[in-house]
Amino acid sequence: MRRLTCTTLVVFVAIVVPSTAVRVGTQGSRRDQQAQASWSNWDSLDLGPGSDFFTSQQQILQTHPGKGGGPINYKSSGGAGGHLKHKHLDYRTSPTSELRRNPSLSAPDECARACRDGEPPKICYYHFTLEHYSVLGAACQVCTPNATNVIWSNCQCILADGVERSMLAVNRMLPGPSIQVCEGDKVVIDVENHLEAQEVTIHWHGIWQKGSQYYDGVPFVTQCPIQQGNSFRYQWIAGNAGTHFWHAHTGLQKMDGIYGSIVVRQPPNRDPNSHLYDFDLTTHVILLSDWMHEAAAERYPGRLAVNTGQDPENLLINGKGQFRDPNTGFMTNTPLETYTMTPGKRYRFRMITSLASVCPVQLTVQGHTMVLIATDGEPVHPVNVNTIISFSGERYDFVINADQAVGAYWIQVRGLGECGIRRVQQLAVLRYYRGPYTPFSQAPTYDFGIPQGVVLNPLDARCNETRRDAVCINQLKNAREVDKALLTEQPNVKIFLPFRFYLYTPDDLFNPNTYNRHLVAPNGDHVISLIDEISYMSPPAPLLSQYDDVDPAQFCNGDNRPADCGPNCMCTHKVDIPLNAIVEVVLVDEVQQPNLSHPFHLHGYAFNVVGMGRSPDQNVKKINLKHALDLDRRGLLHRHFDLPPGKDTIAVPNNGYVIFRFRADNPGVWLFHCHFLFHIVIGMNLLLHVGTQTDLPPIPPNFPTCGDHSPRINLDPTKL
Ligand SMILES: [Cu+2]
Repeated sequence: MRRLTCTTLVVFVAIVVPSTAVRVGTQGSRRDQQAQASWSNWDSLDLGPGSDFFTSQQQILQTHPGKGGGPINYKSSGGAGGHLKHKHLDYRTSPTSELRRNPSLSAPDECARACRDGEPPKICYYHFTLEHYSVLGAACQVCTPNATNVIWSNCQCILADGVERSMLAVNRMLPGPSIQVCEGDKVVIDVENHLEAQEVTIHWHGIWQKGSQYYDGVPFVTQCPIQQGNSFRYQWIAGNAGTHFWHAHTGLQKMDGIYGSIVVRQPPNRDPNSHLYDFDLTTHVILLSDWMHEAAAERYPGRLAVNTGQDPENLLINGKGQFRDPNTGFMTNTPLETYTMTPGKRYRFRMITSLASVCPVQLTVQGHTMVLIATDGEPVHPVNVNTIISFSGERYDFVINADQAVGAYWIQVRGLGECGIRRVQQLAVLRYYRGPYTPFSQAPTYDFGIPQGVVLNPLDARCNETRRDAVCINQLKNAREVDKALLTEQPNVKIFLPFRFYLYTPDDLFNPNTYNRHLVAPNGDHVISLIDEISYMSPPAPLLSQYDDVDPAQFCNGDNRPADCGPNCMCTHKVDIPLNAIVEVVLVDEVQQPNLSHPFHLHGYAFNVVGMGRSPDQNVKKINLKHALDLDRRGLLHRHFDLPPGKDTIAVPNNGYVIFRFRADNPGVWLFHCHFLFHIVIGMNLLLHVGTQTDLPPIPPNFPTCGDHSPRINLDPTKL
């Protein structure tokens, strides 16, 4: 019998923080927390060992009424078909009013369930309230957050790593609420923006949005940003299962706390690896994030003297962690994330790299092998590894067998690349029922860590040879069948995309009456990002819903550069792709910075990785577009077509290349970009425009519009 149980973790919190920069919540927890909502009595949630999750359903025939893929029926969606009058939001009731009003909606806890064959889909409702908030605020005198609250929290205290700061929060949680649903469910999220003077959009990273293109959450591409004081209702069908996440796609807000996990489960017989695990718990999400001790905007464009660069001070695991002050050596005593296993059982873990900075991270579990079973929601043939290296935007699912001595073991997450300078790391605990809460062994440090063993995704990019010490992404095997035409036919569209930085001299950049955007890199360089020699500029209105409002002169691509665009060419980089074309993309790293590999994320799709590595030509020290084209002509850009793995985010090895293919069967305007936050804001993006406007579902009723306002000036000075 399989069960989905929710571990009941008891964490005894005593926050003892010696540093003056850190405030201490000493009031202890108060039992009489105010009930936040009549419908959400989360404490009574029956997910304990006796609950009936994941019971035998294999004998029932698989049917998925209403499973994803088709366009959303906008007319039937909660009265949105009529013309709605705007009304101001009511802080006190809005988070719960829709659920109370509409009995067809399911609450988050009802949706976080084991998925069974033939069960009708649910409509899962979430309400996100976004606001400026504080770590270690007075809420921490009222209660202490409980480790099991991943879907919702009754406690508004955010501890993070025990260092007080202002932040941006969704429902006063860090991470924000986890969306956990079954494949085929419809997900409705009301996003209520109370961020003073900030606009926002939320992107559902990994959700393909087939039929719900308008809800992909990319500002000025799929929607207008949500203004402060406004709300926006996202609606999509969870059409593709897997481990995904959501995050703000506007500015730098993601790094200040606007992110959370998405888990789309499926009935066991639809997961080729379901026989490898006994439990898939709501609590066994490992969401990794990087964390500063100030707002990310403090580092943008960047400083020259104090706190230079954009590297984080710390890493968090499910929003938790401890911080050692490098100046005083003092360590905060905030609780670490804890995962509990029953001896002899096998557990699925869902790791999400929700990082914003340029650092890759590596995760290692003491004394346990990880059986990798999926990446970015796409199942792979199981592979045993001991360390997973991952980049911003990637997800890795793995199974851990609780076959060691009952006890507690360290989970270590180390920041690599630039994060090696500050030696940032974070720990969590993997424990067995009835075992201790803290490992007996000394906590691993950055320099004396848990042995690496076999590494998934090695940074050295030696990916075209068999090796015992590492597995590259292109060496994983897809556990599903791959579209044969993708592997046998010549692609209809082949795109080489070199990317690099453009360096300004101060004289150029600070030329009077010019205001070029720029980022001040840790070494003091002033740069913008270029893909195919173009730095992406947002159009002034969203292309999906207001295509005709955008001046075609705004668009450009490698073959159509505006005249006199210059070396810092800025325009809306858009590559047009016919619907259903087979597309091959070759990314070439011309940044040439050792320690820096850029992870590229494609919206709307998963692609198949058919090649990655560095130049096979030993005489070539630095790869560039010309060399990559030359290698390709000579048949030396290695591709392999034996079950190439599916991904939606892939790191291009520095001084190397990545090749992937996909069938452009999802019409829309899809952002394709480096997932480093500070590279997005300086233009490391482009748009893939698949199909035409006529291929799209109708624009949802009352969809907000936006744009410039520049009417002609009346030359009569007495008249407006
Ligand atoms: Cu980048």
